Amino acid sequence: MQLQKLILYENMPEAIYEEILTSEIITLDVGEPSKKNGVVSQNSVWKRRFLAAAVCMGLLCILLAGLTGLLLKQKKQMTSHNILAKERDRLQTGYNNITEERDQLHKETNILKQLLVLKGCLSGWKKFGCSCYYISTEKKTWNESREDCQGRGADLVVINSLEEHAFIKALNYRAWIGLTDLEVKRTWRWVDGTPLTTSYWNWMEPNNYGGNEHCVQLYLIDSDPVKAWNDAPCSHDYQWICERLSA
Ligand SMILES: [Ca+2]
Ligand SMILES: [Ca+2]
Repeated sequence: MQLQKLILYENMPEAIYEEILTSEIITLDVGEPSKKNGVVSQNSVWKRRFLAAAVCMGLLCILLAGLTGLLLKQKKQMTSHNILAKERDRLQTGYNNITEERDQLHKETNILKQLLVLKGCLSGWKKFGCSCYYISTEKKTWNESREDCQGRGADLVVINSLEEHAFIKALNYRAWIGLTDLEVKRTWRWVDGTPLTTSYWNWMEPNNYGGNEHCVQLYLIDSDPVKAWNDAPCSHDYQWICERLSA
């Protein structure tokens, strides 16, 4: 086809050939395919860029939504934490108030007890001289008996005079008194630390029967008006007598 076209062009007059050539050039300029493809390719690039930008925007929106949700969740947790903190503070304040009221009640109770002591002896206690005496209804060992007295603000009775001894003896109980040789064997000592100077042992006492009698009890088996003491095993259970100053 191109060869035939060239032969045809050789036989044409020069003016017609130039016209055809001009026409071919115009045709070539108008229908240039490479330029057309370049426009299509540029459009595709823009489309891809737009698509990428849209995807990025979408991802940013998702990320923003996630961050917003996280912030809302943190805010909710902070709110819950603040509510709990306020409740804790309220409970702490209530506890402090109750503690203050309890301490105040203790003080008032102690004042009332002191007033009772000033007026005499507590209910259930017997008064003699400057002391009040409590006689138990239960039976316990010597050590347990002493602990009970100490819990009552007293101690096992210490007999300081013949008059006090007569008063105790007249109570007519088989009961522990505050005399022992637990610290130094055969050295009798009162619970207030004073040594025994005047004693009121029964006949043949203290005999340390069985080698295990280290605590003293009232034991009214003797017709003697004064004698009334017996050493006995501290682990045995007897009633006991407490003594505390009345005022
Ligand atoms: Ca006494
Ligand atoms: Ca004895």
